Amino acid sequence: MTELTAPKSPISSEDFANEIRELLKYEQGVTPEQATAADVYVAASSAVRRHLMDSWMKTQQDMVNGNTKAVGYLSAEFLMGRQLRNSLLNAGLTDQFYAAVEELGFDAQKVIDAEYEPGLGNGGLGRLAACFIDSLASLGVPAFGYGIQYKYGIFRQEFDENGKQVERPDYWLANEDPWGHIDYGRSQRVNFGGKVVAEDGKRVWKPDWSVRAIPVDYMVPGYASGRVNTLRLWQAKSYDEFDLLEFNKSEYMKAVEPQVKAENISKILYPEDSTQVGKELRLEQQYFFTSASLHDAIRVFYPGEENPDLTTFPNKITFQLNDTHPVIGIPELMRILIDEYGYDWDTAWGITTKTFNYTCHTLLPEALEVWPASLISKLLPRHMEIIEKINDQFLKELAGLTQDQDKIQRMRIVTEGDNKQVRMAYLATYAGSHVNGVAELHSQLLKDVTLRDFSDLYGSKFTNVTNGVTPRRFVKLANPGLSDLITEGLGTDKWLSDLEMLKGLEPLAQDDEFVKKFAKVKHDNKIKFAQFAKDEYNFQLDPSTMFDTMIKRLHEYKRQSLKILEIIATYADIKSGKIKAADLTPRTFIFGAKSAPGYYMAKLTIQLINNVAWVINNDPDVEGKLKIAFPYNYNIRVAQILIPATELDEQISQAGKEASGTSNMKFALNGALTVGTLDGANVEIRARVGAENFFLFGMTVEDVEALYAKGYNPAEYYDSDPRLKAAIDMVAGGTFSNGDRNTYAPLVADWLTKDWFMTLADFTAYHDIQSQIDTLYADQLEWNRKAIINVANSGYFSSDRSIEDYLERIWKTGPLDK
Ligand code: HBZ
Repeated sequence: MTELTAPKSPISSEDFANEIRELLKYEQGVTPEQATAADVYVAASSAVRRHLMDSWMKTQQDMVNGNTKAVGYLSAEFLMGRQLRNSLLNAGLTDQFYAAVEELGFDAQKVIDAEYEPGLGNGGLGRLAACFIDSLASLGVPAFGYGIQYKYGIFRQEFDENGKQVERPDYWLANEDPWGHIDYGRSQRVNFGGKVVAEDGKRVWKPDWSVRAIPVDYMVPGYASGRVNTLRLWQAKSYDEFDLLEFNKSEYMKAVEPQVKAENISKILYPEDSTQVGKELRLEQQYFFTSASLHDAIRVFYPGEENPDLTTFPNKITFQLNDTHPVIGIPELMRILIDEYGYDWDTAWGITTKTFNYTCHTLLPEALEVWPASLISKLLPRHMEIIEKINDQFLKELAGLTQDQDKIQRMRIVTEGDNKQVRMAYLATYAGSHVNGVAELHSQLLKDVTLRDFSDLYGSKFTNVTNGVTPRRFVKLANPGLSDLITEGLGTDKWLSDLEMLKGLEPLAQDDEFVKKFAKVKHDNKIKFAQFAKDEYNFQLDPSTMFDTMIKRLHEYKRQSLKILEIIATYADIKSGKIKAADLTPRTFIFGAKSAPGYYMAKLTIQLINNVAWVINNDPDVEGKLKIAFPYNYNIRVAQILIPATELDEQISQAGKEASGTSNMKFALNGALTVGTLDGANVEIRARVGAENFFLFGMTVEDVEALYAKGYNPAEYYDSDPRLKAAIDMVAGGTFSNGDRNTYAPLVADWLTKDWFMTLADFTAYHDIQSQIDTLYADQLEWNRKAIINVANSGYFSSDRSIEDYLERIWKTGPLDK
């Protein structure tokens, strides 16, 4: 007997259909006959939202009235993905939705596809925030996600006729957003600029402009917890109406300047994901949402109190800083406590340091935010004073901890000299209670390298929380076939809230009948992706070939070039007759990647992949054997179809560069095998699924260090591996640029002379592992056994487990009483 515990609302399909009819009539003003699929999507979304309303209100009440500390997740990005199916699942209304929509005469898939995916994040960091608020709600922990409602999310990617990336604006709010509820009444004023003056012995900030932060609330329903939390995204609006004086002078554009300036703050998501941007507007965004969020939390937890006792603030809510983007919140809370509520410095410092914790998501030095002190002074003069004072206090403290003057200088939060800089990661490390990396290896490297001086002196602050992903979206919704099979195999669907239960599947890897069912699910998912790729991109994909996927932001350290060079080398082997096409294991190589718009090498790599695809896909010599598919505008929707269809997952970054990775977890949970380096969470995945069920290759962190130290010369590898040479020569010779040798010259030059991430050094090892992959793939039963073992041992990578680790190690709080 299978035990089903998924939420199920008692409401009937007929009643749900009637609710949709009502909403169509009274909200959209259309009859069911006039309605479009988009109308039905809006009405159905509003209907689900209504069903969640009581739980939402109760969760908020319990949060404020109870004595469970809440969590505030401060993040410049929340990459939520589509909401309808997730909300239906958690509200227990999925079956009713399908029946109701059918009753109304609509195709459910068309209704679902009417939802435009909000792209309010760049990649892993933003998606992690979305998984975390899902898990917080599912565990019943009271929490707010706090961020920005960008008007334009991550750009929509297109490829031009030359295969180059083109960025188009993503005006997602052009469509109705039934999920966001604007709450004008709970706006906050956020000030900027001006100066600080001394008044009655106090420092008083006289700002010279301000914007109105308006909250837009999104419900975050938990799975089977009965709890609904809030994602509160701030929108910037101006206070100033038209300046009539200017208007009369008919300087119309000048008259609207204040509005334009204010509204610019939440206009656009910065698309750089691993370089520091350093733009004024970016700092404005950061301050805008953290200031509004901190004031909001005080309003929520001390309702109506004129003189709240804010020494209790850290017992009400703990704030997690998602990377350095919200770190300006530290001096802001100090300022609020001192300037707005009259606390002395030491009391304010005590409260502030208990309130914040910091998560670092990178190992690339260029991604650590550093702001010119001059810019902070201009935009937030009072904050710069406070930061200076924190720095002074810190230096005094350090003097008591170490004699090492060099170390003290290295650790300064505010650097010295003419061009003073503020290091946000250092500020967060000093002022926060805890600092964590996002996978074991990453946390170790943070301690040993990136924040070494800090870990020497403040070792107890450092901890690790390995990332995780929500099984609701990335298994249940993305892969219904596998979900049903897991439920069948385990005899219960409880695994969706206790993912370690997947371990129970392990014995089934030896049950040939089960393995065949598993293989069929995978094959069906491949057919589904092929159909999607045909409909959306006009690709012709053959589901009988191996689906070999690499999806992530395009970055040199992630080494998409390693994979494309290996594909080219194989192609060259066939063209030169070294190997017969007939001997190849047919593979479909799938890429998904956006590049930062100003990242030249990354964009050139995109162009190369597209052009290699064009040549290979049109060459009859390799037809049916090699195929490349590069769907443009990779996003969560594509991920949800592609990940379940993938058999081989590529996680091939240079060891020591990928902080964690989270798609690696999604793939393992969906029964793909990984080919990867010992980097980020790959290390932990391999340890759990077993070395024999993971294709490991390449240099380790230590190897990389040693090679840098010895002096790395990529040309040596080019000279010593003929396949590598042939591949690079092909690119250089114009095979993928209509004979033009200039197109990829910068890439080729970089490979041969710099190759900062040692793609060439790992090339041979990467090739050598391919034959092992092919051999195993030839034995489908064995391959699928290993895939099942991957699924069975990946329960640890649930974001529920990550959140439990945060609760225990950092936040020291837990669920609300039932
Ligand atoms: O965060 C990623 C890491 O590269 C990845 O290894 C990890 O799994 C993931 C979640 O912890 N980092 C990012 O996605 N970073 C950004 O997107 C980013 C965005 C804006 C920035 C800097 C980084 O200014």
